[in-house]
Amino acid sequence: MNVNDSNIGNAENYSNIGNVEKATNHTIINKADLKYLEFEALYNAYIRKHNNIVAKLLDPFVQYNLSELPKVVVVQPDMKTGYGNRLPGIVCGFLYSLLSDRLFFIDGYKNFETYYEKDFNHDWQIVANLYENSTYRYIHNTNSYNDFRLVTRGNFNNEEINLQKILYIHTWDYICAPITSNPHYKEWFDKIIPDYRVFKTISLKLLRVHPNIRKQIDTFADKNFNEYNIGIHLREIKSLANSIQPIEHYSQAVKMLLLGRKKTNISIFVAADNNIGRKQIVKSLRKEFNSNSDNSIKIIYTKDNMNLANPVSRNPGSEVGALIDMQLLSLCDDLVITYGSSFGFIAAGWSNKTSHHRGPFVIMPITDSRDDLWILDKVWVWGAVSNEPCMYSSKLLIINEDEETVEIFKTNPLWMHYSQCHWPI
Ligand SMILES: Nc1nc2c(ncn2[C@@H]2O[C@H](COP(=O)(O)OP(=O)(O)OP(=O)(O)O)[C@@H](O)[C@H]2O)c(=O)[nH]1
Ligand SMILES: [Mg+2]
Repeated sequence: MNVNDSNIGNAENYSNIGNVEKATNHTIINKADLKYLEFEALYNAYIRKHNNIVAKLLDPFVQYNLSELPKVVVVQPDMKTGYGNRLPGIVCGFLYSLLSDRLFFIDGYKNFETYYEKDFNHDWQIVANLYENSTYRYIHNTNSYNDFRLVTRGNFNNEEINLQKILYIHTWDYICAPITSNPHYKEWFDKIIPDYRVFKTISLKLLRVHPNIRKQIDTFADKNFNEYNIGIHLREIKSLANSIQPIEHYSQAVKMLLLGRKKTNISIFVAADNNIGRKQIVKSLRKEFNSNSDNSIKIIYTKDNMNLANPVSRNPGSEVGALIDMQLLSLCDDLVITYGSSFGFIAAGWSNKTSHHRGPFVIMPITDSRDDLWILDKVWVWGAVSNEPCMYSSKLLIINEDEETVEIFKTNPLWMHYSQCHWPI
């Protein structure tokens, strides 16, 4: 018996979904979301397909030969890293599964359902035993291996890839940007994700935070957010040797954003990877904006204790606290974030804000010396073109891949964005 009985949603037959509203089962259509309806239909169709096939696979009265098992994409997130490094691979893996008509699973995200709503069971462990001895291949394996030639210009349904039952994705990076340049999938993207905001489109479906956590986020936002909100993310603990991000550069960037605005109905939300840094930023903002008892700008932050060590990832703070901070950042209208930290970029990408016409502002590190102030081509702050997460492996792609692959990658209008916002590895 072959369980792979439907191929809804892959790149070849997406056009079969006719009546979008009927397919999505959704009655509320928000104008701003109209362009995502194609994806929504696809996502719902995928859930039905997944549930159907997995139910058959788990039927104790049916035995399957290895050759009959459906092909899969399995993402192996590195739980020792933070959200900025765990979530990109999950989004990319789901994209690959749609494009290649494979089932999607995540291997090893402990207690996923504590943090996110789960629309279908993608825990690899429920079916992993059936796939023992199956053929497999890594498409991405951290920095040691990335099949960028396949992703940028190959076909996931070619003979060689089709021989592999399992495609593994193990990465810290947002590695799927090059597939949006891939000529085989161009038509698919133009129809399904025409603005190429892949991370936003997928994460808002696949990674919706759990209602218990959502409630905490919404309560904080209802109480503290205003008409216009700026989010700051300070990442200090990790930094290039001898470099710092001057605290006042964050408040100066905020000052630029506020030019010409009335000072009322504004909130500045501060998140940082350490308590002292957060305190310093708040102090610097107060000095800049709340002097002379003028409290027209609200400066806000959560109380996540960054002195605690997260037992899951060994990062500062807690799993839930980080999710809350990240989601609050993503609710802001503009962001000022720290170069080289994926936390801020994932917050920017994981956002429903329609007012985000541009990406976050990025504060650059400087060498902690006066000499650095005189470097002519020094960039202190820059505005990213897009909210799509940055991608340090684009730098690797450009350096290491053959000319044709690089040329095709560069047909993506965002290629410069993808290859500048994270420091080289
Ligand atoms: N609550 C909270 N936690 C944070 C904040 N900044 C960093 N963290 C914690 O530290 C982790 C950092 O990992 P990432 O999310 O990958 O961010 P990054 O700066 O790229 O860090 P590395 O990749 O580990 O160098 C986060 O996931 C959080 O767990 C913050 O502003 N608030
Ligand atoms: Mg990171």
